[in-house]
Amino acid sequence: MKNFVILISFLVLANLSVQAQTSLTFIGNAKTVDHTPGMVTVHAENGSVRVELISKNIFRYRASQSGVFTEAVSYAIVNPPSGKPQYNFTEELESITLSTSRMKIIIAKNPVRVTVYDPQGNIMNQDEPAFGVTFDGKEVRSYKTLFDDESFFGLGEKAHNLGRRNNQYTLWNSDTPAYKFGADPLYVSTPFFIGVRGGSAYGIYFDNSYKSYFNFGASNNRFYWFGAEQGEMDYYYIAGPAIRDVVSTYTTMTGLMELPPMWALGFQQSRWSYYPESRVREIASEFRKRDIPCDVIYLDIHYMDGYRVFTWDKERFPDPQKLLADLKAQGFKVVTIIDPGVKADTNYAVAREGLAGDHFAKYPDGIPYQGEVWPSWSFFPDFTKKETRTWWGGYLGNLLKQGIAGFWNDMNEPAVWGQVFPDIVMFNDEGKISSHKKIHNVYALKMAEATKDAIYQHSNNRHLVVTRAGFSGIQRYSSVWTGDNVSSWDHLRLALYMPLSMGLTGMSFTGSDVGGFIGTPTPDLFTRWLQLGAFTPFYRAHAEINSPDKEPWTYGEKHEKLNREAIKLRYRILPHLYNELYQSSVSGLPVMRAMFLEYQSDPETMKEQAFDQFMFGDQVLVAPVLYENDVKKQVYFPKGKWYGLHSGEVITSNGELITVQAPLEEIPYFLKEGGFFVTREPQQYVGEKKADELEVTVFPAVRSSYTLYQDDGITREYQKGNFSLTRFTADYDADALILNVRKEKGEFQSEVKTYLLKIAHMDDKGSVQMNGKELVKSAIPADTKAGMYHYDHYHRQLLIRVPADQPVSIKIQ
Ligand code: MIG
Repeated sequence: MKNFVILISFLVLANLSVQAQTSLTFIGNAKTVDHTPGMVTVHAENGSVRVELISKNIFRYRASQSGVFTEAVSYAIVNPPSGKPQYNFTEELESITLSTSRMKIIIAKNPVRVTVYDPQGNIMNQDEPAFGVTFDGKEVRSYKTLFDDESFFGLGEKAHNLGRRNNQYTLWNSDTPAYKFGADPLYVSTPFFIGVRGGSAYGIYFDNSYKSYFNFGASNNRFYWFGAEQGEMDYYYIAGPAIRDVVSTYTTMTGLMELPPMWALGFQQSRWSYYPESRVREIASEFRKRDIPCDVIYLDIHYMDGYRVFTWDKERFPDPQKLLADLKAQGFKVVTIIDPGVKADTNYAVAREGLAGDHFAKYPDGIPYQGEVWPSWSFFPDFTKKETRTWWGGYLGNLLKQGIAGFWNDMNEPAVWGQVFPDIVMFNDEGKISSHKKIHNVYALKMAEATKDAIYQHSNNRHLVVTRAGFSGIQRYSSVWTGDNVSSWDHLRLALYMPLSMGLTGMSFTGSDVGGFIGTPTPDLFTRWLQLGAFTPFYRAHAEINSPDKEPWTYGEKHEKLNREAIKLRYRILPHLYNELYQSSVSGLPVMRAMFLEYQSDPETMKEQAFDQFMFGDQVLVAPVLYENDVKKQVYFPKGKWYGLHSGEVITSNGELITVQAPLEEIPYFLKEGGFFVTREPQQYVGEKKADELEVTVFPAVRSSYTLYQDDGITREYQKGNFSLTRFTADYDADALILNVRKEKGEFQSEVKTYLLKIAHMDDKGSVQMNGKELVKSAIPADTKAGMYHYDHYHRQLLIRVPADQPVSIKIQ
């Protein structure tokens, strides 16, 4: 046996040396080691490896074949944690050890390999002993040991369920209409993944914008690897063990989202394209007439004159300003599509000015590149250049002045009719001059930056930017929708999996084309999609050109009623959703959360059975129906009690699959024990009706708490502190339930006058006191004034209406 192993090793080594004669190169053995504060650089036979401690739980790994490390600027990392951590350094003959309170990194010298341990001494991540980092021509790769018990998640927008093991993925932003389940790559590239072993997680963000690959043990059981066609092997390792911390750290490093305006969370209606303006007016009136809430109508490419960006078709839209003002009076916002391609037409001002100002991407000989898209031959603005972003922003500013409320960036992969954008087109790259190979994946990111900056420059309000393509960090500027999906049940499932996965790589404000873009949904499919969409932060129905009508009233009276209810549910839960987005903007955690983000210690949540449902923030479990004709659903309930927010029943789970009823009119959703859920009266559009009252449902545990965020919903004043935080707590013991409501922070004066506290699953104990005074029991809930309570025997609910402008302490016994 021993001889056999030696023989194998000999063969392996012999083989390596043969390969080394080709261009495949391994890093080799260490020659010298430099240790400067927080940083170790090992110069080896075939290149150098650098490990830099960024914080106690993050290190950056770089490998350079030339041995030189330039100060590469990152497109994604905008907030590296500052302040070097405390660490111990030791060097021995064969290895170097760096350790912090959260991780231990051992760099073996011969050959140079990195292994990371958790504080308990378990190996979390390890360079594959034989291969480690490799160079093959310009290609860089990192080979890692693949452990039997390791699961992988991440890479954001992928047309799969959440598990990534046994698959290989490519990151190269691509226009992929009608993508199939499993199709790869798609529109957005986020080179970040999470590995989980024995319940503990780490994350790796590979900071490289070239075309990259991630192989999580597809067709081999020995290693996983990631790498790129060019650029540096440059990654950030984030130690867990909590997936939540890994995700939150990644998102914070790549930039937190800012709060969208509240109206951007309303329902939005789109089609390719609504025109002429009479059709747009008709759609708007139809929503109001039918009492179906809606905040935004989209104008797709037909609003332009011959698809020339920043123009209007004079016949279809003779007076945009008037149209926009009239729609505004009806409570609608209008968002226009913006494609980057600028028609190469010398009679067209944008093209002329772009040429004169040197704003287009060029071939190495200085001739501007032309590619074919909607306007036919077009120039492509170079968004990697500051002057160009500002120039573009000026045109966006004109649209804002006319009354456009937000922008929808499409075809920004950049797409050229499904063809190939030439590699040798050059971009400014903030002065560094780089080719399309490097810029392709960040083109949309820079375009989104230009778009958001333009809105900030021209308005004091918040922005809505929607993008199809993107890169790590896109959440700083834009929401992301999942592109050209199909009206099928498969795609309804993707409309859940994709946002869940995008949430693991920073993107919280996401959604799909409700109903499916291509094809015709059955009435039931459309309804089920609207129900899922009600819990999806970006909520927009859209339809392909030449497809039959796809509005919420298209499918007959019965479904219109169901669709109205689904959209009204969305408007009811807006205060809760808004609060969750606020959480995203401070913690970097998504609104739609894979179950394992909240219940990592329960391994069942990492299995497929738990991917057809999600946590809506940390309080509510949502179980959408995703299969045709289903009127029941098997839901995985983590151990504990769950209160059906629709059904009113309480489910007690031991950590098991439980079947719940899900008739067509219902999307099952549940409040965890100790959870709070905040709703309001629905309205036709955000701002139509003041919320005098918020309903706060609590399903009390021994100790429960929740913080509600409120602000004006539209301006950026909240960034200067004009907001409020209200703290709700409930303490439950055998004798009494004590509920406290108090404003914790902030000067913001909310329109809310009362909270209607709904205490779920509660007996009528006989005595309810508010701030020490016995409350009067009201027979009818509607009569309950601030300072009265009502007991609902049927639902076993206690309702108490309390004033919102003063601290309140309720004692029920
Ligand atoms: O070549 O603008 O994904 O939402 O309706 C298709 C027309 C271009 C693709 C977008 C889709 C949009 C369509 N666009």
